[in-house]
Amino acid sequence: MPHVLPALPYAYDALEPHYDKETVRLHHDMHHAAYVTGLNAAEDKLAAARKGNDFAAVQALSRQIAFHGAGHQLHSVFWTNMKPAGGGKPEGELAAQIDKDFGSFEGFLAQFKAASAAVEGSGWGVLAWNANFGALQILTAMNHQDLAQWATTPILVCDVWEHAYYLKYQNKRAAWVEAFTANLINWADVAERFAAAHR
Ligand code: MN3
Repeated sequence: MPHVLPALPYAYDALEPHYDKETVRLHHDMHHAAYVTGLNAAEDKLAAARKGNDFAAVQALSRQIAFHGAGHQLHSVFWTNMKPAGGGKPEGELAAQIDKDFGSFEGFLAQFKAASAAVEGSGWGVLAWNANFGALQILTAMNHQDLAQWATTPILVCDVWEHAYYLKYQNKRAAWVEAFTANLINWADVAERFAAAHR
C-alpha cells in the first residue's frame, strides 16, 4: 500500500501568530508531500528490483527510503505535536519520566532547545522513547535520519530545516525553537505518544 500524506489536524492559519499560514501550507502541502512521493517511488523501484532480481541500485534505494521514510514519519509526528495556544508543561506519567531522565522539566527544556538550535544544517530536535534503555532521550537528526538510534520512538520533534521557519523567522532559528516550545507544543499529544511507545 502506498504511503499517504496525512491531513493537517487544524487549518493552515490555526497556529498564527507563532507559525504563519503560508509556511504551514508550503511545509505540509509541498515539503511533506514530497517525502511521501519520494518514499513511494523508492519502494516501487525496490519492489521491481526484487522481482527482476537486479539489486544494482539497492544501496541508493536504501538511502532514499531512509531519507524519505524518516522525513515522512517525523513530519507526521510534528503536525500533531502542535496545537493552537499550545505550550505549557506535560503532566502525569510523561512529566514523571522527564523528571527521572532529565532531572527537571526546566533541565529537559533547556537541553531540547539547545540541541534543536545547534543542529548542523538541516535537521530536527527529537525527544524519543528508547525501548532498549527504558528511558527518554533527546536526540538530534541531521537531514531526517543521520544520528538516529535503534529502538527509539520520536514523541516530540522540532523541525529546524530552514523550510520550517525561514519565511517568518529568517535566520533566527533559536527564535523559532522558542516559539515552538513556548506556544505550540501539544503536550497531550506527546503524552499519548509516550504512553503508546512505552506500553
Ligand atoms: Mn520539514
